[in-house]
Amino acid sequence: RRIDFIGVATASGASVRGCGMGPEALRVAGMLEALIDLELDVADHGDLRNSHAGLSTTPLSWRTVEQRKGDVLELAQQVSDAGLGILDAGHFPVFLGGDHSIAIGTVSAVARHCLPKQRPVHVLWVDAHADYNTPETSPSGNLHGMPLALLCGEKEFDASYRGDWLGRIDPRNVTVFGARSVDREERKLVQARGVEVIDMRKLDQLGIVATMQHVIDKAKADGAHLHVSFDVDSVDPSIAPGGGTLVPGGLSYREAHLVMEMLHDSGLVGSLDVVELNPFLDHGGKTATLMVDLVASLFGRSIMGEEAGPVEFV
Ligand code: DIR
Ligand code: MN
Ligand code: MN
Ligand code: MN
Repeated sequence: RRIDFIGVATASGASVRGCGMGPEALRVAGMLEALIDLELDVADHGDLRNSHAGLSTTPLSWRTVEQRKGDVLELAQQVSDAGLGILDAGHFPVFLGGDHSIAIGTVSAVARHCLPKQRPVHVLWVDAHADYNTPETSPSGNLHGMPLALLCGEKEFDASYRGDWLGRIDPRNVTVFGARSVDREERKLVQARGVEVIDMRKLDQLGIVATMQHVIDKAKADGAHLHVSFDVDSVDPSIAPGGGTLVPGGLSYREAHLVMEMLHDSGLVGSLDVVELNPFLDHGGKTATLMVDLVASLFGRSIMGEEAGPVEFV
């Protein structure tokens, strides 16, 4: 099965600029080479970006909230269409962000791909944040804090956020994993909708193996396509400094790898986002390099190089 990379070079959903450079930094860190080294078949579709065509007299940093919303939705439509094409061709899309608002498009692509087959979509959202704000609850107004709420059909998003290109997922099929910063109103919404939140406290107590096995069992029981949306800020800032909204107390190096290794062994993952990498803050590519190794683990790199196959957990 071919793995198709597609970059989405944008920071319009974020408050801090720089993650528009994310796709290129991940390539420079050796993302494609790492998978070629595993003898996998890979392809690169290059980057999608907002055109900002014509003569502009205002720098991007001065773009208004309204303009940034336009950027995000224009790109979401492009990502949704491109992602759908990759999935319908039978390939495995890996979306390189870009801020997390790109997941509006990536998850839409997956939902549209699975709809005719009536295949449920499960989403594993690995993130320090829940990204379930609405325009009403958001303290920041930044769209990278809202993608899940829009995808789950929250009513506070008016018609200007929607189109044929927008997919729909069931909040009860979403697991937020690694959270440690959830806004007050956002917390209420997440609980009311039945999103499963495996926060850092739960992870400290139960560990990766039990919690991930639970996520995998749920998806398997449902015969689901599992989409993984990996925000680099899920990992502890001490080893992943390249993000604009860092929160202490994140996943350790081995915890993050074990998540990916268990996902690989499950055989259920059908699409992946790597988002929020800000190369400008990344201490010479520390986080980009970590992400390359984590993605390699998801695609079967293992310490002893043993053959793929489910591991028995007793
Ligand atoms: C915050 C931060 N919850 C917001 N969200 C971030 O702006 O809605 N998500 N940084 O990745
Ligand atoms: Mn498919
Ligand atoms: Mn996020
Ligand atoms: Mn985050």
